[in-house]
Amino acid sequence: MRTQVAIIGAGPSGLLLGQLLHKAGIDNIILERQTGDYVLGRIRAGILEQVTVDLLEEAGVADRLHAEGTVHHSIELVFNRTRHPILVDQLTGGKVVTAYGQTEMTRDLMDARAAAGLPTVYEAANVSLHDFDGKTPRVRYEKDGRTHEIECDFIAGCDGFHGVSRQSVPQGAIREYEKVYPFGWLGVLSDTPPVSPHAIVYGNSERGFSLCSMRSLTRSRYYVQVPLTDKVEAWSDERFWDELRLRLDPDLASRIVTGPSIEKSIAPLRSFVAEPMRFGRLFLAGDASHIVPPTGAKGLNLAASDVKYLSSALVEYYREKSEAGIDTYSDRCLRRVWKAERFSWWLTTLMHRFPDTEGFGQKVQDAELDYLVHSKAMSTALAENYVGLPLEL
Ligand code: RFL
Ligand code: PHB
Repeated sequence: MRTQVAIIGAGPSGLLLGQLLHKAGIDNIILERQTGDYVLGRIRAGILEQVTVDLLEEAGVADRLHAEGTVHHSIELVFNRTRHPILVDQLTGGKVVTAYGQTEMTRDLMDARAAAGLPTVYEAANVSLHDFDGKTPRVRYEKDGRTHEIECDFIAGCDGFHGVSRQSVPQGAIREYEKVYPFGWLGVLSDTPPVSPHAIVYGNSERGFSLCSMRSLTRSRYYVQVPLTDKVEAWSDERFWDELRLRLDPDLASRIVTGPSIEKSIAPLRSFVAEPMRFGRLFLAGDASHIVPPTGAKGLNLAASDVKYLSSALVEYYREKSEAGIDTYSDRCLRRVWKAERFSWWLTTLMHRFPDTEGFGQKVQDAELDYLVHSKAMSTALAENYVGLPLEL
């Protein structure tokens, strides 16, 4: 088999890249380890920056997003049992974010790919990457007990944090930076109306962080900070709702509509960057190359901006025979990645309770929150990062 670009992973990065390349007339095959249903069953991101929405439009998959997504003009911070709105649109000259689940975005991309008859191999086992330091890279995989090989011009490693692409790079060629946080997020999805349908609510209380988000006007997503040692089985729905209410202001707490959870899971928080993002004819994109703690809602949006830079670079290569975009891919991505890493780390530090922070550290966090909501300069810095920095900095 031969294709121009072999894409590893059918998460949002791989599917979006496949769609943008197809629009530009570039052949691609996607290899995915799981089934399509498994990929759609992972409940993850919910907030899209305008840059991501624009890209989905460019890919021709934004109709349902516009019909069903909810535009948020503000976010709210809760601390000391009081709510403080941050009017992000006013602070950024009219920029907003859109609540639309990663699951729905992935479904739209899968449907568009199927409608265009583009090849995706699900349940591709033992994917391995070869010869990407030369001009004809190859990808091998097993399916139904047989080994297959794809010859290609380029490989796009869109296979997430635990994928094979980053691990295929010789150790001396890659540098990793990592920060692990001493807590996780317990998330609950429920078919109940969101307590705050017009804004995402981020809470910091002495019991820890909380977040009120949504997937639609009838489906909510909530999170609370938990110790890494907690097991999800120890959290009944009732215990979760009680804990969430204790971390919010009395008004919001009294208005939460509870119901059975339809998904409940604990995710650890991590900051991670692997540099560079290009090795010969292998490119890493999305979670394969960087992870942010979800507090800033940046992970999926960074995956989308990587894909924007990568698809433009590949289009430039095939249309103009220029390697300029390919050569600058890693540097362009990393400039944006590190700014999102900084923002996500900062917001995580500001909004969570750390086991070893008490006394002086807690007083400084209290002062910073107070300063943030009363300073236009600092609220603007939060708002412009939250809606997403421009693609060209
Ligand atoms: P994914 O989604 O992990 O997809 C990678 C795909 O590659 C497949 N794969 C392989 N395929 C073939 N061979 C192999 N050896 C393979 N190994 C892996 C996997 O099965 C998978 O299908 O990475 P991608 O596409 O880069 O997308 C990244 C996003 O999923 C991620 O950044 C976001 O979900 C992060 N995130 C958020 N991002 C936002 O922008 N806004 C948010 O509001 C937001 N909230 C979140 C989040 C992530 C969370 N969790 C659980 C980590 C909330 C949470 C709780
Ligand atoms: C979500 O809706 O899942 C969500 C929203 C905002 C975040 C993280 C996750 O910062």
